[in-house]
Amino acid sequence: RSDDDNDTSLLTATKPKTKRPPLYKVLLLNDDFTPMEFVVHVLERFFGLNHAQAFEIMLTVHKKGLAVVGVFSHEIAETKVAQVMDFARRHQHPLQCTMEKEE
Ligand code: NFA
Repeated sequence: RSDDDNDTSLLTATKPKTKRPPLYKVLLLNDDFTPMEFVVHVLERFFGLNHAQAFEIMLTVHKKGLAVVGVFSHEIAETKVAQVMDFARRHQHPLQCTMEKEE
């Protein structure tokens, strides 16, 4: 019968699932060599932060070892990480940027 799907003990009801795509935190990591002004510039340029916000996050990374600089879709997060890593490499700074799935 076509209406058997949900009316016997053999099959269980399914919860209607509206699933959102996962979000990803983009993290900036501290190091001993990258100049503070370079990090501030990166945060302004690639994350659209104003100077005060960029300076604050840079100091958090410097003091705590890392900080979340933004939360994005997988594709946008990958692009941000690639942009930061490429820019740092081109300027010969060891600055590291990574992403991790948000819980
Ligand atoms: N720790 C670096 C310094 O003292 C500054 C820095 C901040 C580097 C944030 C990387 C990330 N020059």
